[in-house]
Amino acid sequence: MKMVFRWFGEGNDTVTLTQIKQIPGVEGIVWALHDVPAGEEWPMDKIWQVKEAADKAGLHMKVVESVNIHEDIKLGLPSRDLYIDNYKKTIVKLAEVGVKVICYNFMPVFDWVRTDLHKELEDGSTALFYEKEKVAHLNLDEQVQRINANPNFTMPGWEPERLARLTELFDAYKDVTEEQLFENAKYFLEEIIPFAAKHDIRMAIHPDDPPWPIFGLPRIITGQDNIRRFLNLVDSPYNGLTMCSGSLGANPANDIVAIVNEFADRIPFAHIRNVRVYENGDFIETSHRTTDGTVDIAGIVNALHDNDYEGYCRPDHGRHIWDEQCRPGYGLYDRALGIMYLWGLWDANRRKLQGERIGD
Ligand code: DNO
Repeated sequence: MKMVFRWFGEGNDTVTLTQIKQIPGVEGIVWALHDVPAGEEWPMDKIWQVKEAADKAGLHMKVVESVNIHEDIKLGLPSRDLYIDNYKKTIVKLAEVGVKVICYNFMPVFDWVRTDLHKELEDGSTALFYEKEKVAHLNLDEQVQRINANPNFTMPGWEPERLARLTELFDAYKDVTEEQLFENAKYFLEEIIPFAAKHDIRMAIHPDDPPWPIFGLPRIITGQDNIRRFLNLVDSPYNGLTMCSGSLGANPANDIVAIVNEFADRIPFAHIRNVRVYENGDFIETSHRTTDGTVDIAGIVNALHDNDYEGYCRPDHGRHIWDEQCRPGYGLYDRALGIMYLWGLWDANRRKLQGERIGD
């Protein structure tokens, strides 16, 4: 298991590269050019800037999260070929600086969705929270009207650039079923996977978060059967999965240990975090510790170890603790604690199963 840490870039993150370097066992950053709109080719000079900063800090930059997919690709519009072409051009450039994994998602319109970014937990810390009923009953037309009337309107977790095209996008997705979305994913994968393979970059699809359709939009990376179907669309080691325990774990029906065991050799990247799912379907993000949430984090790390996992792994959203002011979910402290928990589980496995002395 190779430990990496998400970094949003100079001026865009409260966490510094020096701090990241001091977390035990972290060897690289997970990065992206967050100001390049989806569908555009990434400029080489900006890629080099990140490379220089990472080199200077003694960290590698082999994992990118994300090169986002333009909506026209997900919609299957004729213009998708142009955006697929740009995606390939970006792949060539990323290969040039040694990138090995690209994490991306195939969620229509929205990425992750929450209803509260600072919900208080029992211990006074705060964390990201999702209220199922609230999202189910959100009147989208009303929301779109409010958004259009107020350019500064925002919803937790919704990126402003995605909001700008909401009405148009909802309209465009009216006829896109789950089947159609799979078809459009296939078209994308058939173009991209052989190309990525040629450049030795493993593509790693991120599960939908939450893993069910929202706002009437289809979502397909929701559980074990759909992941199998997606990976079989193009059956190649370069068509991989970002195993995100928190996204999949929001649906307690997902057996994540089984997912790790079935797809182990197709998981180049793992996001490990815990969530606590309530009976009404709401969920809140907790510390990484197994007993604090509903996800079997210890079981997942054991399964990764049993499968001789050699891919990259990062802690994921943490709570906001010790008065830290940070990007929601992306503070230093709780994610660093998460890493130490993951290492603890991993090292205990090594010692138990292989009789290795820790440190060898
Ligand atoms: C949330 C992240 C996601 C993830 C994308 C991958 O914090 O896990 O935004 O980066 O879905 O494309």
